[in-house]
Amino acid sequence: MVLTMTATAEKQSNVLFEDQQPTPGDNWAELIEGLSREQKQINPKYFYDQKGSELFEQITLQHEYYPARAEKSILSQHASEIASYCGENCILIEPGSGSCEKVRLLLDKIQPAAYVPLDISADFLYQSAQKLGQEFPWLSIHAICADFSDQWQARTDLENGRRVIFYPGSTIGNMEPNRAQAFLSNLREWIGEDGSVLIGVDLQKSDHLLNAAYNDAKGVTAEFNLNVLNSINSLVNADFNADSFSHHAFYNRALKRIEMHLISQQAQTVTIGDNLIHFDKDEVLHTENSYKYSLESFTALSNAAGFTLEKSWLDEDKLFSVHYLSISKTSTLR
Ligand code: SAH
Ligand code: AVI
Repeated sequence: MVLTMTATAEKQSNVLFEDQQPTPGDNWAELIEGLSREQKQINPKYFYDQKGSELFEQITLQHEYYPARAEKSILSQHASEIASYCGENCILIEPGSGSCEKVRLLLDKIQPAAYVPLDISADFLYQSAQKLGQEFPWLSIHAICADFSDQWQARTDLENGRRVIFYPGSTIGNMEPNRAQAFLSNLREWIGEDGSVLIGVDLQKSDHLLNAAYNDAKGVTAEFNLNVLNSINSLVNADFNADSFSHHAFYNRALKRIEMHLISQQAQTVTIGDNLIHFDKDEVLHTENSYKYSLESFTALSNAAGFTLEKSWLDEDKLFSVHYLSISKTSTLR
Protein backbone atom coordinates (compact mmCIF):
# COMPACT_ATOMS: atom_id res chain seq x y z
CA MET A 1 0.00 0.00 0.00
CA VAL A 2 1.33 3.45 -0.94
CA LEU A 3 0.22 6.49 0.99
CA THR A 4 0.08 9.63 -1.10
CA MET A 5 0.24 13.11 0.37
CA THR A 6 0.26 15.12 -2.84
CA ALA A 7 -2.81 17.22 -2.18
CA THR A 8 -2.95 20.19 0.13
CA ALA A 9 -6.01 19.32 2.24
CA GLU A 10 -5.21 18.92 5.94
CA LYS A 11 -4.76 15.27 6.89
CA GLN A 12 -7.48 13.99 9.21
CA SER A 13 -6.79 11.22 11.71
CA ASN A 14 -10.01 9.39 10.75
CA VAL A 15 -9.01 9.14 7.06
CA LEU A 16 -6.84 6.40 5.56
CA PHE A 17 -5.79 6.91 1.92
CA GLU A 18 -4.73 3.98 -0.25
CA ASP A 19 -3.35 4.53 -3.75
CA GLN A 20 -3.90 1.88 -6.43
CA GLN A 21 -4.18 4.43 -9.22
CA PRO A 22 -3.55 2.93 -12.69
CA THR A 23 -0.22 3.95 -14.21
CA PRO A 24 0.01 5.66 -17.64
CA GLY A 25 1.27 2.30 -18.95
CA ASP A 26 -2.03 0.69 -17.88
CA ASN A 27 -3.97 3.23 -19.95
CA TRP A 28 -1.78 3.42 -23.03
CA ALA A 29 -2.93 0.28 -24.86
CA GLU A 30 -6.61 0.91 -24.11
CA LEU A 31 -6.43 4.48 -25.38
CA ILE A 32 -4.58 3.58 -28.59
CA GLU A 33 -6.98 0.72 -29.26
CA GLY A 34 -10.05 2.97 -28.89
CA LEU A 35 -8.53 5.74 -31.01
CA SER A 36 -7.56 3.29 -33.75
CA ARG A 37 -11.10 2.03 -34.31
CA GLU A 38 -13.15 3.01 -37.34
CA GLN A 39 -15.44 4.88 -34.91
CA LYS A 40 -12.88 6.45 -32.58
CA GLN A 41 -13.81 6.19 -28.92
CA ILE A 42 -12.44 6.50 -25.41
CA ASN A 43 -13.43 5.20 -21.99
CA PRO A 44 -15.24 7.98 -20.08
CA LYS A 45 -13.06 7.37 -17.03
CA TYR A 46 -10.49 9.62 -18.76
CA PHE A 47 -12.71 12.66 -18.11
CA TYR A 48 -11.67 12.69 -14.48
CA ASP A 49 -8.34 14.40 -14.06
CA GLN A 50 -8.41 17.11 -11.34
CA LYS A 51 -9.96 19.67 -13.72
CA GLY A 52 -12.49 17.13 -15.04
CA SER A 53 -13.58 16.22 -11.50
CA GLU A 54 -14.02 19.92 -10.71
CA LEU A 55 -15.97 20.48 -13.94
CA PHE A 56 -18.25 17.54 -13.13
CA GLU A 57 -19.03 19.21 -9.80
CA GLN A 58 -19.89 22.40 -11.74
CA ILE A 59 -22.18 20.37 -14.03
CA THR A 60 -24.12 19.12 -11.01
CA LEU A 61 -24.84 22.77 -10.12
CA GLN A 62 -26.30 23.65 -13.53
CA HIS A 63 -30.06 24.01 -13.58
CA GLU A 64 -30.38 21.88 -16.72
CA TYR A 65 -28.55 18.94 -15.10
CA TYR A 66 -31.58 17.60 -13.21
CA PRO A 67 -30.05 14.18 -12.21
CA ALA A 68 -27.97 15.54 -9.32
CA ARG A 69 -30.80 17.68 -7.96
CA ALA A 70 -33.41 14.93 -8.31
CA GLU A 71 -31.22 12.26 -6.71
CA LYS A 72 -30.33 14.52 -3.79
CA SER A 73 -34.01 15.21 -3.18
CA ILE A 74 -34.68 11.45 -3.07
CA LEU A 75 -31.80 10.79 -0.67
CA SER A 76 -32.75 13.64 1.68
CA GLN A 77 -36.44 12.82 1.70
CA HIS A 78 -36.01 9.09 2.28
CA ALA A 79 -32.79 9.01 4.33
CA SER A 80 -34.39 7.32 7.35
CA GLU A 81 -36.07 4.60 5.32
CA ILE A 82 -32.93 4.06 3.25
CA ALA A 83 -30.94 3.73 6.47
CA SER A 84 -33.34 1.11 7.80
CA TYR A 85 -32.73 -0.96 4.65
CA CYS A 86 -28.96 -0.55 4.97
CA GLY A 87 -28.96 -1.70 8.60
CA GLU A 88 -26.66 -0.71 11.45
CA ASN A 89 -22.87 -0.53 11.35
CA CYS A 90 -22.50 -1.42 7.68
CA ILE A 91 -19.36 -0.81 5.64
CA LEU A 92 -20.54 1.70 3.05
CA ILE A 93 -18.50 1.49 -0.18
CA GLU A 94 -18.96 4.13 -2.90
CA PRO A 95 -17.40 3.38 -6.31
CA GLY A 96 -16.90 6.67 -8.20
CA SER A 97 -17.36 8.77 -5.07
CA GLY A 98 -16.32 12.12 -6.63
CA SER A 99 -16.85 14.92 -4.10
CA CYS A 100 -18.61 12.54 -1.62
CA GLU A 101 -21.44 15.08 -1.71
CA LYS A 102 -24.39 12.68 -1.76
CA VAL A 103 -23.24 10.40 1.05
CA ARG A 104 -23.41 13.42 3.38
CA LEU A 105 -27.19 13.23 3.08
CA LEU A 106 -27.21 9.70 4.50
CA LEU A 107 -24.35 9.46 7.00
CA ASP A 108 -26.15 10.72 10.11
CA LYS A 109 -28.97 8.26 9.51
CA ILE A 110 -26.96 5.25 8.34
CA GLN A 111 -24.11 5.70 10.87
CA PRO A 112 -21.85 3.25 9.02
CA ALA A 113 -18.96 1.54 10.81
CA ALA A 114 -16.77 2.75 7.93
CA TYR A 115 -17.11 4.60 4.64
CA VAL A 116 -14.96 3.51 1.67
CA PRO A 117 -14.94 6.08 -1.18
CA LEU A 118 -13.27 4.64 -4.28
CA ASP A 119 -12.34 6.84 -7.23
CA ILE A 120 -9.88 7.05 -10.08
CA SER A 121 -9.23 10.78 -9.58
CA ALA A 122 -6.45 10.65 -6.96
CA ASP A 123 -6.00 14.20 -5.68
CA PHE A 124 -9.69 15.00 -5.90
CA LEU A 125 -10.47 11.86 -3.90
CA TYR A 126 -7.81 12.72 -1.34
CA GLN A 127 -9.19 16.23 -0.87
CA SER A 128 -12.83 15.08 -0.77
CA ALA A 129 -12.06 12.39 1.81
CA GLN A 130 -10.14 14.82 4.05
CA LYS A 131 -12.95 17.37 3.86
CA LEU A 132 -15.54 14.73 4.70
CA GLY A 133 -13.38 13.47 7.56
CA GLN A 134 -13.24 16.98 8.99
CA GLU A 135 -17.02 17.40 8.75
CA PHE A 136 -17.77 13.94 10.20
CA PRO A 137 -15.07 13.38 12.85
CA TRP A 138 -16.85 10.24 14.13
CA LEU A 139 -16.66 8.57 10.72
CA SER A 140 -13.91 6.13 9.85
CA ILE A 141 -12.98 6.75 6.17
CA HIS A 142 -10.86 4.41 4.06
CA ALA A 143 -10.37 6.12 0.67
CA ILE A 144 -9.06 3.99 -2.20
CA CYS A 145 -7.83 5.39 -5.50
CA ALA A 146 -8.44 2.62 -8.07
CA ASP A 147 -10.15 1.82 -11.38
CA PHE A 148 -13.42 0.06 -10.60
CA SER A 149 -13.99 -1.02 -14.22
CA ASP A 150 -10.94 -3.20 -14.14
CA GLN A 151 -12.30 -6.31 -12.47
CA TRP A 152 -11.30 -4.55 -9.26
CA GLN A 153 -10.35 -7.33 -6.89
CA ALA A 154 -12.99 -8.28 -4.35
CA ARG A 155 -11.32 -6.97 -1.20
CA THR A 156 -11.28 -9.21 1.82
CA ASP A 157 -9.09 -6.86 3.83
CA LEU A 158 -11.53 -3.99 4.29
CA GLU A 159 -13.03 -3.13 7.67
CA ASN A 160 -15.24 -5.90 9.09
CA GLY A 161 -18.98 -5.66 8.69
CA ARG A 162 -21.87 -6.13 6.29
CA ARG A 163 -21.06 -4.37 3.03
CA VAL A 164 -23.39 -1.95 1.27
CA ILE A 165 -22.36 -0.56 -2.10
CA PHE A 166 -23.55 3.02 -2.59
CA TYR A 167 -23.44 3.74 -6.34
CA PRO A 168 -25.24 7.04 -6.98
CA GLY A 169 -25.09 9.51 -9.87
CA SER A 170 -26.29 7.01 -12.50
CA THR A 171 -22.61 6.26 -13.08
CA ILE A 172 -23.83 2.79 -14.10
CA GLY A 173 -25.38 4.53 -17.14
CA ASN A 174 -21.90 5.24 -18.49
CA MET A 175 -21.40 1.50 -19.07
CA GLU A 176 -22.80 -0.48 -21.99
CA PRO A 177 -25.77 -2.50 -20.63
CA ASN A 178 -23.84 -5.80 -20.89
CA ARG A 179 -20.89 -4.26 -18.99
CA ALA A 180 -23.32 -2.80 -16.44
CA GLN A 181 -24.74 -6.27 -15.87
CA ALA A 182 -21.26 -7.76 -15.50
CA PHE A 183 -20.27 -4.94 -13.12
CA LEU A 184 -23.35 -5.49 -10.93
CA SER A 185 -22.76 -9.21 -10.99
CA ASN A 186 -19.15 -8.64 -9.94
CA LEU A 187 -20.39 -6.53 -7.03
CA ARG A 188 -21.83 -9.70 -5.49
CA GLU A 189 -18.26 -10.84 -4.94
CA TRP A 190 -17.36 -7.55 -3.25
CA ILE A 191 -20.25 -7.73 -0.83
CA GLY A 192 -20.67 -11.43 -0.06
CA GLU A 193 -23.98 -13.20 0.60
CA ASP A 194 -25.36 -10.69 3.12
CA GLY A 195 -24.38 -7.48 1.32
CA SER A 196 -26.57 -5.11 -0.68
CA VAL A 197 -26.48 -2.27 -3.21
CA LEU A 198 -28.03 1.21 -3.08
CA ILE A 199 -27.90 2.57 -6.61
CA GLY A 200 -29.01 5.74 -8.41
CA VAL A 201 -30.30 5.33 -11.97
CA ASP A 202 -31.43 8.02 -14.38
CA LEU A 203 -34.79 7.45 -16.08
CA GLN A 204 -35.96 7.73 -19.69
CA LYS A 205 -37.81 10.96 -20.36
CA SER A 206 -38.47 13.60 -23.03
CA ASP A 207 -35.72 14.33 -25.54
CA HIS A 208 -36.00 17.99 -24.63
CA LEU A 209 -35.04 17.57 -20.95
CA LEU A 210 -32.30 15.08 -21.77
CA ASN A 211 -30.73 17.17 -24.51
CA ALA A 212 -30.77 20.27 -22.30
CA ALA A 213 -29.05 18.39 -19.42
CA TYR A 214 -26.03 17.64 -21.62
CA ASN A 215 -25.99 21.02 -23.40
CA ASP A 216 -26.20 23.49 -20.52
CA ALA A 217 -26.40 27.15 -21.46
CA LYS A 218 -23.17 28.07 -19.65
CA GLY A 219 -21.22 25.50 -21.66
CA VAL A 220 -19.89 23.63 -18.60
CA THR A 221 -20.67 20.22 -20.12
CA ALA A 222 -18.96 21.29 -23.34
CA GLU A 223 -15.87 22.28 -21.32
CA PHE A 224 -16.00 18.96 -19.45
CA ASN A 225 -16.18 17.06 -22.76
CA LEU A 226 -13.31 19.01 -24.35
CA ASN A 227 -11.17 18.72 -21.21
CA VAL A 228 -10.90 14.98 -21.75
CA LEU A 229 -8.35 15.78 -24.47
CA ASN A 230 -6.16 17.71 -22.00
CA SER A 231 -6.54 14.86 -19.53
CA ILE A 232 -5.32 12.35 -22.15
CA ASN A 233 -2.46 14.70 -23.11
CA SER A 234 -1.10 14.67 -19.55
CA LEU A 235 -1.71 10.97 -19.02
CA VAL A 236 0.07 9.58 -22.07
CA ASN A 237 1.96 12.58 -23.39
CA ALA A 238 -0.33 13.18 -26.38
CA ASP A 239 -0.75 16.48 -28.25
CA PHE A 240 -4.49 16.90 -28.73
CA ASN A 241 -5.51 20.53 -29.30
CA ALA A 242 -8.86 20.93 -27.53
CA ASP A 243 -9.48 24.19 -29.44
CA SER A 244 -9.76 22.27 -32.70
CA PHE A 245 -12.67 20.08 -31.54
CA SER A 246 -16.26 20.94 -30.66
CA HIS A 247 -18.78 19.46 -28.22
CA HIS A 248 -21.78 17.51 -29.51
CA ALA A 249 -24.29 15.73 -27.26
CA PHE A 250 -27.72 14.34 -28.12
CA TYR A 251 -30.24 11.76 -26.97
CA ASN A 252 -30.27 8.66 -29.15
CA ARG A 253 -33.85 7.55 -28.55
CA ALA A 254 -33.46 4.21 -30.36
CA LEU A 255 -30.57 3.20 -28.07
CA LYS A 256 -31.91 5.05 -25.01
CA ARG A 257 -28.69 6.85 -24.35
CA ILE A 258 -27.14 10.28 -24.41
CA GLU A 259 -24.13 10.23 -26.69
CA MET A 260 -21.32 12.72 -26.20
CA HIS A 261 -18.96 13.31 -29.08
CA LEU A 262 -16.09 15.61 -29.96
CA ILE A 263 -16.08 16.74 -33.58
CA SER A 264 -12.80 17.55 -35.28
CA GLN A 265 -13.04 21.06 -36.73
CA GLN A 266 -10.30 20.39 -39.26
CA ALA A 267 -8.20 17.59 -40.71
CA GLN A 268 -5.48 16.98 -38.13
CA THR A 269 -3.01 14.41 -36.83
CA VAL A 270 -2.49 13.77 -33.13
CA THR A 271 0.67 12.16 -31.77
CA ILE A 272 0.69 9.71 -28.87
CA GLY A 273 4.22 8.42 -28.44
CA ASP A 274 5.06 6.73 -31.76
CA ASN A 275 1.40 6.54 -32.79
CA LEU A 276 -0.13 9.01 -35.23
CA ILE A 277 -3.92 9.32 -35.01
CA HIS A 278 -5.47 11.05 -38.00
CA PHE A 279 -8.80 12.90 -37.87
CA ASP A 280 -10.65 14.03 -41.00
CA LYS A 281 -12.52 17.32 -40.85
CA ASP A 282 -15.88 16.65 -39.08
CA GLU A 283 -14.72 13.23 -37.91
CA VAL A 284 -16.23 12.24 -34.59
CA LEU A 285 -14.58 10.97 -31.39
CA HIS A 286 -17.20 9.21 -29.25
CA THR A 287 -16.39 10.17 -25.65
CA GLU A 288 -19.32 8.95 -23.54
CA ASN A 289 -22.68 7.19 -23.45
CA SER A 290 -25.12 7.79 -20.65
CA TYR A 291 -27.82 5.11 -20.75
CA LYS A 292 -31.27 5.91 -19.40
CA TYR A 293 -33.43 3.15 -17.96
CA SER A 294 -37.11 2.53 -17.30
CA LEU A 295 -38.10 0.91 -14.00
CA GLU A 296 -38.77 -2.28 -15.98
CA SER A 297 -35.46 -2.30 -17.86
CA PHE A 298 -33.44 -1.61 -14.70
CA THR A 299 -35.32 -4.31 -12.79
CA ALA A 300 -34.53 -6.75 -15.61
CA LEU A 301 -30.84 -5.72 -15.59
CA SER A 302 -30.48 -6.17 -11.83
CA ASN A 303 -32.32 -9.52 -11.90
CA ALA A 304 -30.03 -10.74 -14.69
CA ALA A 305 -27.06 -9.75 -12.48
CA GLY A 306 -28.39 -11.87 -9.61
CA PHE A 307 -30.09 -9.16 -7.54
CA THR A 308 -33.61 -8.69 -6.23
CA LEU A 309 -34.95 -5.16 -6.31
CA GLU A 310 -36.31 -4.66 -2.78
CA LYS A 311 -37.39 -1.04 -3.01
CA SER A 312 -37.36 1.91 -5.43
CA TRP A 313 -37.65 5.60 -4.60
CA LEU A 314 -38.40 8.30 -7.21
CA ASP A 315 -38.35 12.11 -6.99
CA GLU A 316 -41.69 13.84 -7.31
CA ASP A 317 -41.20 14.58 -11.03
CA LYS A 318 -40.20 10.94 -11.65
CA LEU A 319 -36.97 12.02 -13.33
CA PHE A 320 -34.57 9.82 -11.35
CA SER A 321 -34.65 6.60 -9.33
CA VAL A 322 -32.77 5.11 -6.37
CA HIS A 323 -32.98 1.36 -5.77
CA TYR A 324 -32.10 -0.96 -2.94
CA LEU A 325 -30.92 -4.36 -4.23
CA SER A 326 -30.20 -7.53 -2.29
CA ILE A 327 -28.65 -10.71 -3.60
CA SER A 328 -31.29 -13.04 -5.05
CA LYS A 329 -31.75 -16.17 -2.96
CA THR A 330 -31.44 -18.27 -6.11
CA SER A 331 -28.20 -16.66 -7.32
CA THR A 332 -24.87 -18.37 -6.81
CA LEU A 333 -21.53 -16.64 -6.67
CA ARG A 334 -19.21 -17.60 -9.49
N1 SAH B 1 -20.83 9.59 -7.07
C1 SAH B 1 -20.70 11.01 -7.37
C2 SAH B 1 -19.78 11.28 -8.58
C3 SAH B 1 -20.29 10.74 -9.90
S1 SAH B 1 -19.26 11.26 -11.27
C4 SAH B 1 -22.04 11.63 -7.60
O1 SAH B 1 -23.03 10.90 -7.71
O2 SAH B 1 -22.13 12.85 -7.67
C5 SAH B 1 -18.45 9.74 -11.64
C6 SAH B 1 -17.29 9.50 -10.70
O3 SAH B 1 -16.78 8.20 -11.00
C7 SAH B 1 -16.13 10.47 -10.86
O4 SAH B 1 -15.73 10.94 -9.62
C8 SAH B 1 -15.04 9.66 -11.55
O5 SAH B 1 -13.73 10.06 -11.17
C9 SAH B 1 -15.36 8.26 -11.09
N2 SAH B 1 -14.98 7.23 -12.05
C10 SAH B 1 -15.32 7.16 -13.36
N3 SAH B 1 -14.83 6.04 -13.91
C11 SAH B 1 -14.15 5.39 -12.92
C12 SAH B 1 -13.43 4.18 -12.87
N4 SAH B 1 -13.30 3.41 -13.95
N5 SAH B 1 -12.88 3.80 -11.69
C13 SAH B 1 -13.01 4.58 -10.57
N6 SAH B 1 -13.68 5.76 -10.57
C14 SAH B 1 -14.24 6.15 -11.73
C1 AVI C 1 -21.08 10.53 -14.11
N1 AVI C 1 -22.07 10.40 -15.16
C2 AVI C 1 -23.23 9.60 -14.70
C3 AVI C 1 -22.47 11.65 -15.80
C4 AVI C 1 -23.62 11.41 -16.79
O1 AVI C 1 -24.62 12.14 -16.69
O2 AVI C 1 -23.54 10.51 -17.61
C5 AVI C 1 -21.29 12.27 -16.50
C6 AVI C 1 -21.67 13.45 -17.33
N2 AVI C 1 -21.41 13.60 -18.60
C7 AVI C 1 -21.89 14.76 -19.02
N3 AVI C 1 -22.51 15.33 -18.02
C8 AVI C 1 -22.37 14.55 -16.93
